[in-house]
Amino acid sequence: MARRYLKQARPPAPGDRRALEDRVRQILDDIAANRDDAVRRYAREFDRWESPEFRVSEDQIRRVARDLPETFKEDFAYAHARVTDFARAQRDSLGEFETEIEPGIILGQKQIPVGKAGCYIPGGKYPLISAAIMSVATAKVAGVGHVVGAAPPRDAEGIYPQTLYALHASGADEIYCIGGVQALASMAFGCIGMTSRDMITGPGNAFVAEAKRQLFGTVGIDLLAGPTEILVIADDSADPALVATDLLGQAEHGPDSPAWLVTTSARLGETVLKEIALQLETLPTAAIAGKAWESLGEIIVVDSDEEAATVSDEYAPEHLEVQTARDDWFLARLRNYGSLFLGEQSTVAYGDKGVGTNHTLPTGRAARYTGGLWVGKFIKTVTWQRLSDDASRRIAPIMGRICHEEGMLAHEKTADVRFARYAPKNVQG
Ligand code: HSO
Ligand code: ZN
Repeated sequence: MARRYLKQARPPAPGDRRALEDRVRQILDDIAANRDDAVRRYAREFDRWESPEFRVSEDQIRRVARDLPETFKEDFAYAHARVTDFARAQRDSLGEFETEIEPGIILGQKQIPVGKAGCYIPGGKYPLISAAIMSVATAKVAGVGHVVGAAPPRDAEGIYPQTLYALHASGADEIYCIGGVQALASMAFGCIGMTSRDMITGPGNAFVAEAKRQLFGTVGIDLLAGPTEILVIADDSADPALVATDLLGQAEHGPDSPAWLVTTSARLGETVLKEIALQLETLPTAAIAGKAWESLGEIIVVDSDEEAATVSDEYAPEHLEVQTARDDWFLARLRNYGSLFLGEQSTVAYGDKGVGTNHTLPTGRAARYTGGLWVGKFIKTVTWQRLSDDASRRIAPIMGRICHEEGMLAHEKTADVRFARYAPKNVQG
């Protein structure tokens, strides 16, 4: 089981988590107590938003839609159709059933959509237009009753026009121009005209992720997204230039975005290393991608496909590309990843922008225990039961004895009274 690093990550010392947690807690407590006044203060302080209005009007939406180029709208419509088609297929795979588990005991499962969702779309370096489709359109397909979309102002005019269009065209029922912790808090507590949400979703920076973590319980969340990651498994058959391009493709997200190559071919590893240096010379976003690669990039040489899969499962990457002569073997073997891209024809950017699979995915090894956002996260799988008189009397003593063992005597009584109530009647005649 040999692993050799052609390049190993040298991550910076972790930041002060406690300071971040405390600051977010202060803001959330302030908003919970002082509501709209506090939200306005933070919107002014963090986003320089001076307007008393946060809700985006129909008029603004119409104006933005009118001014955007047709090609953008067509591209958007394509991505929206793919994501909603796939989400519909996933929704149709969710089961409702009832079964008579023994005579007179009928148990069932139902799928009930969340009532009110809030979908947050971050601003930051890149306006993630596609994030609106991933959250809002998926919630809509799930059957969520009411969806609020929120994004920070780009400038005094409000939300980045393409993001506003995407929120609206994905089906958001109301849209608010508000960012960061104050946006998540408004959705959870019901401030600035929103009614409180049952669930909040969407990516964001460390503050947004921490706000979601602290609000979990008050509301549901999708997942806690950290910096985006890519791992590529490649063998001798892969094209090193393409592998390098794909690694840098995600490193562009930020200097904290890791990109890992796991390969059975030292020769391929060496070539990819050179290719990355070469491509960074001309990549327009090299300042970010180069920094990410420099500190977090890794190339690991292993001596078998099995070992490649083992390493990959340990890393549990958000995005996993497989470019090998045995892609199907890897599909069957791999256990931990957010989304898998098989073969050189597919690439993470397709998933990011709208081939159909969702781009909100587990990071930081969370793929060991969860998949990403999907239509099922907006749907509650719930259960029900119904019993005949006979069945109720039959199981009452069993359930009652377990209650008794636990000392739960009020529970026991609920079984005992049924035992008595459903005693067989004396049949006259
Ligand atoms: N890779 C990001 C999503 C994204 N990237 C959207 C570009 N656009 C997290 O999965
Ligand atoms: Zn991406």
